[in-house]
Amino acid sequence: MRTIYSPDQLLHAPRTEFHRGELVPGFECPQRAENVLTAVRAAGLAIEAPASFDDEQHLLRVHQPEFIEFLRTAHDQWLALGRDGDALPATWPVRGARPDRIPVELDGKLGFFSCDMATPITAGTWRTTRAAADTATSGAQLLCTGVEKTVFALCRPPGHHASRNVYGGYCYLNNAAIATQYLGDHGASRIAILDVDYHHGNGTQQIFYDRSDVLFASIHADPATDYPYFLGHDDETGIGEGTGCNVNFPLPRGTGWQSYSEALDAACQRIEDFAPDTLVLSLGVDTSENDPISAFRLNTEDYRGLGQRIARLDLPTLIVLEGGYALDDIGAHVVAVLGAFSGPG
Ligand code: OKP
Ligand code: ZN
Repeated sequence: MRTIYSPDQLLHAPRTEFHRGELVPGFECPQRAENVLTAVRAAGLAIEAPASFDDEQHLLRVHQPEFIEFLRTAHDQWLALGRDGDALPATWPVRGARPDRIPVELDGKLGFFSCDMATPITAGTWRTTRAAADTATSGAQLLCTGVEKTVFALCRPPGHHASRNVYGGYCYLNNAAIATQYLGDHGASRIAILDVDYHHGNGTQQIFYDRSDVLFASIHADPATDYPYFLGHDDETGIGEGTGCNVNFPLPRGTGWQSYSEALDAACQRIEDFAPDTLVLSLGVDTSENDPISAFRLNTEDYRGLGQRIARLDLPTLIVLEGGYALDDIGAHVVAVLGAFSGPG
């Protein structure tokens, strides 16, 4: 198994995020990627840089052109207004607002394209999120050319909350969705996405909601109590041609391995029934008992079990890093999952 990683992913360094009513140091920090990298290196996995992509076609297959243009230029516009630090939104579209009228002024655009105040746009955000998307896409490339059976895309920031034209939840471009679309455009015909991050992958769900060639399965904290709050319920099953190709397993706060593994078995069964040719694993390790912003109770041994159950699907698999904020544990937890997939390609 190879790991893809770009040091450009360290450039995005939010000063603070808005958390429980105050500005606190960002949980989604560069140290996360460094700690995972250190653990992956210690485990002896090969690490390589992503390929460089000449254009943005792979991004545009998933995201709205105006959204990409906004992400690329927002921080420069923020500075041009004489402001300091990181760009944050303060006003959002009312329910039912027109999706076809993009505000001209920056504060309007920040609200139009975002869903929360925890996701600052910094001087390094564009290069970092672009590097993360390229990292995931490079992993997809290795998979669909048959070079590798399992690839780990060490992505930062995460991506699964980002939809076609909304960023939020620490996510800007949807790395897993971009890689999934790339796989579909290069030979894969049925792709399952399994999202095991603590938070529901609302962006990924929305991007593929009407698609019959992509199954989205997610195990996460009940949105009644946890971010992203407004999607992730068990009656969201897809729409149109995609009806039946979306499955959510919301679980209560405090969930440990016993009930988690039952949901995982059910999700894996759904994936087997779908009969995909390729799997994309959105791997968040913020389900850890030590995670500072989450409330599940998995430990290192449980992550080994999680990896083993998913590896038993025996599919070409792209593993894309999502969340995980317990800095001392994320490396060990990621490696515990990857370990189940190691071995001859
Ligand atoms: C990203 B991923 C706390 C409220 C906002 C955002 C959580 C984003 C999680 N400041 N929380 O799914 O790990
Ligand atoms: Zn998460």
